[in-house]
Amino acid sequence: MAQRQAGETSMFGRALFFVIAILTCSRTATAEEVTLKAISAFTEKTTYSRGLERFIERVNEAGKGVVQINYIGGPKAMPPFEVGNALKTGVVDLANTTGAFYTNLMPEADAWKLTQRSMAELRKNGGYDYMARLYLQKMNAILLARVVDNNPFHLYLNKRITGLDLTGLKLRITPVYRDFFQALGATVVQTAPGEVYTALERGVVDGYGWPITGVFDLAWNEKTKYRVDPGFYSAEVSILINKVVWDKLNDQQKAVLNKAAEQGEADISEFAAENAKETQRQAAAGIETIKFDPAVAKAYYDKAYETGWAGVIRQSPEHGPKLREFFSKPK
Ligand code: 173
Repeated sequence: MAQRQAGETSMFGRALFFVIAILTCSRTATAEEVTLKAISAFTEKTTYSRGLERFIERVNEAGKGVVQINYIGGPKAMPPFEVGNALKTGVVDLANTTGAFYTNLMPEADAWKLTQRSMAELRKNGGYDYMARLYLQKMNAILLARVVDNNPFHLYLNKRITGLDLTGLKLRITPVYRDFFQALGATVVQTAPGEVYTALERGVVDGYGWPITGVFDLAWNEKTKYRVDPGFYSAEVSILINKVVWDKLNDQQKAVLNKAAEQGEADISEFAAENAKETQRQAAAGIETIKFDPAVAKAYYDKAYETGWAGVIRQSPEHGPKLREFFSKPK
């Protein structure tokens, strides 16, 4: 009797096991929708968050029932210089930021500004793969898409200059501009973009580094007299994903993200028109251009790259020289 009962229980147990096994299998096969948390180091709905915002629209459209993104927002949610660490440690799953904002974790990331080859080329010539290894090691991350490129930086001023000497000027910087502006004699102070307006208004700085686009986003045009030409480098903003989060996604979820990333990187082609439009808009707003003679302009431009690479190599003697080979234009 006791034996029969035991037998019945074990048959029941086995049946239950199969039911659970089938349910579990079918759950994995259809996989639940995953929601990822995203943050931007730039203010929401401004130039340098647009790449992420488009990415989110694409993923949320194509990824219904598969993968969705919850946009936490910009610097109101988290200080820009902390976004890299939040991504690395998994506080957020996706981040829109620029290399200069997480040089504390990965100094090499600031080298993106020095690329003279397109992302398409870098994905073929090994440059992207080289960086990808560093992103894994130092950031616990994958760079899904560079969404800003072909977008030069400029020096914006409230005092006129006539040559390459910036002695006596105090300039707002990030690591992007530090070595270059200091080499020209400037005193520098690092701030997040959100502090630039007040710094200009109070006369704490005489100018700032920023790309050709986005000056109007936070109303800096109200406090800017001059833009120095030529521009230099190529601004980089990219969408990163935490590696542990990525590894947990299934193929279908990864495919949705990869497709949106590919589209985002292709959108870089829109910057040429954007740059031209913003140059005109600055002129119309009364921002005067300080233009150097061709020889001085060349010296200025060359100095930007020379000091930029020297800075990257100083901070990363191991990887800097290799990145220079991958990133520089063919001689
Ligand atoms: O000036 C900055 O804050 C900066 O480094 C940057 C980088 C990429 C895009 C816009 C700004």
